[in-house]
Amino acid sequence: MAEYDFREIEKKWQKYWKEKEIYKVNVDTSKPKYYVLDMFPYPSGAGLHVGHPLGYIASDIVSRYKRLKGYNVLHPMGFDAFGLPAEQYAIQTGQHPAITTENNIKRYKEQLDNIGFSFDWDKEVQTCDPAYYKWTQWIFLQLFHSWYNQETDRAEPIEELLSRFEKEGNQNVSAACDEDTPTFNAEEWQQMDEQKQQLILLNYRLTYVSDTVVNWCPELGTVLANDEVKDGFSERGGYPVERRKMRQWMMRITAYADRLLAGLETIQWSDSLKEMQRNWIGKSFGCELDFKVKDSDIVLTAFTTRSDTIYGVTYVTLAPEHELIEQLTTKEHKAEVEAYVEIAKNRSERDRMADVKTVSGVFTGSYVINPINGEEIQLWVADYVLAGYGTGVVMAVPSSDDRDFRFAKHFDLPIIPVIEGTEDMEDPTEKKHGKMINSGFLNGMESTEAIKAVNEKAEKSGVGKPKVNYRMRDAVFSRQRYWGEPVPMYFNNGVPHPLSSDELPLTLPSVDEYKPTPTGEPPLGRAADWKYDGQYEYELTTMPGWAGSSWYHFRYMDPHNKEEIVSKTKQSYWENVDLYIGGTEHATGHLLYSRFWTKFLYDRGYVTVDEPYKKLVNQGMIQGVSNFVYRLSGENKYVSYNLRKDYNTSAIYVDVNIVYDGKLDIEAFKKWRPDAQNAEFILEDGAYVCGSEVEKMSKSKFNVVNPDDVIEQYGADTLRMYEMFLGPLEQSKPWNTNGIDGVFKFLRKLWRLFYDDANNLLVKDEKATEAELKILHKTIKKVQDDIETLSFNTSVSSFMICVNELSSLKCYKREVLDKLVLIISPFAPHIAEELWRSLGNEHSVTHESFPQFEEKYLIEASHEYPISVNGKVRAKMKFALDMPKEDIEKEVLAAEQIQKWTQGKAPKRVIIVPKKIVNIVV
Ligand code: ANZ
Repeated sequence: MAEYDFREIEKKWQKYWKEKEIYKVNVDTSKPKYYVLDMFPYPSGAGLHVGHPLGYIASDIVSRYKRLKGYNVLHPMGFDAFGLPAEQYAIQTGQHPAITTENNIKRYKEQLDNIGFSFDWDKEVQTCDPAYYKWTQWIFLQLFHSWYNQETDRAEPIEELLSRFEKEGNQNVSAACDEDTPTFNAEEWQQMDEQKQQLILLNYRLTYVSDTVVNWCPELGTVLANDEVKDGFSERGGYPVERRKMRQWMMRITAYADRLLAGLETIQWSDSLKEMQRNWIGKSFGCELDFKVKDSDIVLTAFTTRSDTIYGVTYVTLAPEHELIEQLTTKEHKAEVEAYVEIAKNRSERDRMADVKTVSGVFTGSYVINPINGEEIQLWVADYVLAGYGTGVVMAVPSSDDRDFRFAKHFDLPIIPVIEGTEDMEDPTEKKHGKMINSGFLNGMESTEAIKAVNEKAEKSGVGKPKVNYRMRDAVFSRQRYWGEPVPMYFNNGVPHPLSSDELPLTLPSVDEYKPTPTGEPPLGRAADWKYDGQYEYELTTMPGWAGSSWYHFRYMDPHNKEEIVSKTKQSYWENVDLYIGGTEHATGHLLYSRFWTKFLYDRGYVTVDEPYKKLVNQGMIQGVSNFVYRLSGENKYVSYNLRKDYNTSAIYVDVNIVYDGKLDIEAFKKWRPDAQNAEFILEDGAYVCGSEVEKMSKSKFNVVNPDDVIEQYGADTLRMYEMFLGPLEQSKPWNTNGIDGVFKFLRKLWRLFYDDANNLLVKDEKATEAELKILHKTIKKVQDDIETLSFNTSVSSFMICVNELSSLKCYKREVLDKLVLIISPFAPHIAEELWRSLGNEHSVTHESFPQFEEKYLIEASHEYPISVNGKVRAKMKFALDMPKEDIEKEVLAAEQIQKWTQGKAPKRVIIVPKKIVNIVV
């Protein structure tokens, strides 16, 4: 080929790799393993845009590199295939979501294959495939059949708990279970009927049904997650959302809170990601203090992390959901409290937590008594107190806590400073710790000491006890949706019963429509004759999107196994993921749930590792660069960007694919926007210049760039290298095609080291020179270091420098080129495979070895010294590193540009610091 014909080369090798199954991988105990995983995509109807492959390219480079380094590499890909968009489409069009999903997956696979990824497609998984979700359901059953034993600190079979109940009741059982679980002895247990026993066991099972307050959106017919609700309305559609109690399947993830925290110390994730998980789990050490209600037997328990501030408590507040509010409100305040509670209850917890501006609350008319100093204080209801955290009761300390301070100011409640130095402060909460004042027996103690003292005293007098709290809640697992895994349970008399393993998979039944039933049941309620054993109602909710992705990392090891989730041999060979690459949006969802399921599977002996992902890297987002045209208000006229100030205009998005170098292709625009057919265009310098803005890449902003188009124009190798060249992997950056030509030219230049214009092979068997070897070995070292540290962008520039230097030396030597091809092959596998064959090799470059760099070529032979005279650098001179100091001194002093400064005087001192500097003092 006279020219670098990427179209032909890329098609040819993609076909070859596929036919020869070059990337197929199996357990091979003679080699060390390496498992590189991408977060698998949801196959949306829009296909891939150039932002999606960023992480995949990086992981593919690492996979190819590790193969060259002698590792047996597992690098699979699959699809997170259950989800909302396909279901929405089904609701609108009636097309079964399975069909939509299948079509989208086909498109995705084509797009991925065009980029030349080294996936072993034989390992593919699709979460919506019954052969896959059979095992998701199976894991659900194992969770149902397990409880968490806090003595052994692991999940155990529920039968063991049962036999303990039979023998000794639950008095000595230390388990993660519901707080309201009654205590019973063996006899009491045996006297319970089957149904009662089953309901008690639900308090212990790692997955259980419970009536939970959820965000219910009647219009959408489903429960929404907290982050799908904004100010009481659904994010999608803007429909009203109510807080409603509904029966839900739950996952007892809180049982694992401490291990999820401890495990973070054993994995290589970014500090910020670990911190997000820590905050999400939110472990806090504090104490519960009892506030007796005046003239009543009721005791309100407050959770506090700052019991030292007990003398600064000037009122107590209840969450609006607190069950005793009605009882605790006096007649005079009833109407006001009821009205307040009604409004406050419907705000989501997230809104209530995020809102620091609005202060709202009501006085109940009741008083409570401070357990430490006996003072009477007011009892309020306020929505900044969350029902689901601690006890839903807060002892308010306006002098130390910001929200309490704002509240007290607003309602004119007393503020008592208890930290030395805060007495005269406008805002005493600015100083949170110090010596205690106004605090009775605590006066003079430091905060930490005072906390201990209060806790001890409270415990002794029976008004409090130490308490550890977690912010994390058990996870709601049910979705009122069609397109998800059916939950393998049925109900008899309100008691849930599991299917047995050999009845799996429980496949999705057909329904006439994908909407809830008229009576508000989930879509599965529409399935005709869908009953267990012909009579029992199945669970009608389906599993959430995160179910299938919580364990897929294991299934890739053994996707066709019909007997187990993964075979012991395969799992113990591949262990867990060595490098996981994906977006930050999964920090507390997927990444927490998959850690939880992995730990559970480990406890029950199904896998040998208790963390799924050893090292995790978040790739940045590729943002779009949107383009705009400016239409004159009320006219069919468009004005060019720099002239727009003189007119009254509105900016309109224009498809970035019809804008070249910032200038609009007017004809294409007219076609794209038929209403502009007869429009007038006010140009500048003969062209219509568009405005631009960096934004998220999205269809609605018309700034989506499709990798297929880039590949058509430049080839996959250019796309791969260019995406890496854009900047550090973890940074977000706009897609800007300015540099893509440069990368393409670089690959053409590489080609020119092998072939001349007339298609003659230039490669020679001559010995390489020292200079050529230096260039080569420097690049080998740099690329190796870069891949190990995932700094791919700097590798691309090293390749460019290397090829430039070799070109100017006209180096066509096999000794150099053959190593160059190997080190470039992870980045640009197609051209590398082609050139590797041009060098006369018969086998794929994929399974060769990464060249070793030789130190001797990396050593600098000389150093350029700054020469300073009386502390000021006056010149630079180059000397061989092995040159004796006396000789350097002689040459420096003799140099004309130095004599100018020494003025012929003999120097007082000359100091030579090897490889650093020469200092002359005159
Ligand atoms: C008195 C106090 C004084 C508090 C002070 C804080 C600072 P973390 O660390 O997140 O666990 N709190 C307790 N339950 C609450 C609820 N249901 N809703 C809102 N706030 C609640 O937070 C514990 C602190 O948050 C507790 O300690 C309590 O206020 C408040 F200078 O008690 B503190």
